[in-house]
Amino acid sequence: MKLYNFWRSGSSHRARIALNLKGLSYEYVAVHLGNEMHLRDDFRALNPQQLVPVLDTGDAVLIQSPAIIEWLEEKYPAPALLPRDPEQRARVRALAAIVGCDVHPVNNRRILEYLRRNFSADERAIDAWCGTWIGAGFDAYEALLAADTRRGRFSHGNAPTLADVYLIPQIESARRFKVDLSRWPRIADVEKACLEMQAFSRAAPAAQPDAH
Ligand SMILES: N[C@@H](CCC(=O)N[C@@H](CS)C(=O)NCC(=O)O)C(=O)O
Repeated sequence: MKLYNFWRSGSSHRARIALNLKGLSYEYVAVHLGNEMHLRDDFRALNPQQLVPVLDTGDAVLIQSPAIIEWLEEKYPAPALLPRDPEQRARVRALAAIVGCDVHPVNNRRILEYLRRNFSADERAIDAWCGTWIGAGFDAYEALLAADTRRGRFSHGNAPTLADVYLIPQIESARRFKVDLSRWPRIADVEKACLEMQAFSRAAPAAQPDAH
């Protein structure tokens, strides 16, 4: 399998964690977003949306990290990223969706470029924008962790789930935008538990071959 991705991209980071948790090896194909490699014709031919990650499975070219991760879960069910119980599955999916649907999309590179170009946003304004939406998402995430009477070491229970696959990259991104993470102690505990696992530490942006 080939993963077209970028070291600092949060949605690429998710795909790397999921591949690692499933114990799968893959070829790392770097797509430099800073150099706008994703806007070239050859990449558009791979993904008309011109976003990373893209997973070439050998049989199909998959786009969109949620679809890639669901494909991994269906094709390689063990270890499972979702609990068996439908209500618990819904909870894990909701935690992941806080990040994937409501936080990450508004902080994406193209959105920030638009704010810089069309609204003259400087880097302080960009940090404030990202901090606002990350803060709103993390407040809710933290409250859900606090309300979980059966809380384990991870976002849901004592093994990593889809929720952690989404949360950890968003924490990386929060640091990049200078968000004060001390507001969310339970999230910090989850990060600590995740980073003790190689599947997470090997997927970290700084550990990637194109990191600089
Ligand atoms: N919903 C998509 C989002 C993909 C996405 O936004 N990728 C970002 C990097 S995290 C990207 O390629 N951005 C390029 C740009 O904004 O120009 C997914 O989860 O795969």
